[in-house]
Amino acid sequence: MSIEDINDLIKEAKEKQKAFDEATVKCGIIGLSGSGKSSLINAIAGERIAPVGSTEQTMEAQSFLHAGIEFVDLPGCGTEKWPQSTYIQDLELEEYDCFIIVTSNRLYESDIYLHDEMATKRTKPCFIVRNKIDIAIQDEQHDNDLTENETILKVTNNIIESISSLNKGSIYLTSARQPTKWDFPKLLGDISDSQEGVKQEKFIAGMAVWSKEAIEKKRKIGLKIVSWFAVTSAANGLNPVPGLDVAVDAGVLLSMVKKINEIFGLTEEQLSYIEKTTPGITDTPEFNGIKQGIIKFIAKYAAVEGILIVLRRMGTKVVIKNTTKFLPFVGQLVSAGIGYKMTTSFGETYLDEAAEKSELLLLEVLSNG
Ligand SMILES: Nc1nc2c(ncn2[C@@H]2O[C@H](COP(=O)(O)OP(=O)(O)OP(=O)(O)O)[C@@H](O)[C@H]2O)c(=O)[nH]1
Ligand SMILES: [Mg+2]
Repeated sequence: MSIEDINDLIKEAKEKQKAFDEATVKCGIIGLSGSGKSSLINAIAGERIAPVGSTEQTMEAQSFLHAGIEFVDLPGCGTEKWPQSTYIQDLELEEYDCFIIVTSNRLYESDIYLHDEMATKRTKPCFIVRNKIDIAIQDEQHDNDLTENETILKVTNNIIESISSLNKGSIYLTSARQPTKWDFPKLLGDISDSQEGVKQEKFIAGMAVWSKEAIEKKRKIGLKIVSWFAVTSAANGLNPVPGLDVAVDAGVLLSMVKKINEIFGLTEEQLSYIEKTTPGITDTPEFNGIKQGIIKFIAKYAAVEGILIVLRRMGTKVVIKNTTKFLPFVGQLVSAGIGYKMTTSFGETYLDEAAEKSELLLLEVLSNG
């Protein structure tokens, strides 16, 4: 490999990282007041970003940003301010990457109109969500002695009837209060599948962890991110680490760690969202143990010192393995090569640990659901 080849690699990794950092997935939310739009936004993000149960009605689109996903709570379609005939142009719906149509009972004429315009005519990803399924199940059991499965069938058929192109698989029955249950995890999986390239990566990275599939998808994005950081680290990492005869940029590792934590929901915001939305979870010693473990884990790697301890521990092995490989190169290149390998080893180890912590937390939420 020549210096030119290496420079090309560095350029490519930097461009990919930049594209990822700058990408936004724009997600429009359509639905009546009280259907649970804000609650769904929060559950997708795993963080309280939209006010819930607010009585204040707005006639404007409201935007909420979370880790590169922009949720836009759209105003009702077919009002005096937003007539149906110009709604799509006025609100620039062509610019959106996907739509979620939310209802807590049936579909309305404007929902059917927008589904037809956006999904059928323009082939935009459009997801129909029948929210508050938990309430429907309770009510149907109380009123008509229906089982959960019977209610699910009834509710699904009710929605399918409104739009001829719909089938069972295109309706998502959810409870924004229990995002590990019913079709909520599938909704997140299908939204990510509907996106392409960097937008797909961004959605997967930004969505909350409500299933094991989500963790697997996140791990793949995590590996890519580690590889970009490894190249960056090789490119600028020529400051020797004290006590180690290799060069690696600890600042790069700190940003990498922060990014991985965010992807796996290992943040105070997400922990507090889980505490607020999973009834009784804070009373269980298991949850508190996991929470403390996560807080310690985050703290340990939040400073250069913590990262250095781990690097020194990994150090010798990595150096020996790589010096031979890079022997034909001198000075900078040897150092860059080792910086690359160090960042990769550290990053992949960190990724495994983060995914494991995230899974422990998920299992705890599932067992309290
Ligand atoms: N049981 C249950 N309650 C829900 C669900 N989704 C939302 N809620 C509750 O329904 C109420 C309204 O939810 P919001 O998320 O504020 O609804 P919204 O569509 O954003 O309403 P506006 O902001 O007024 O348009 C709140 O009390 C939520 O907690 C659900 O799936 N199940
Ligand atoms: Mg709202």
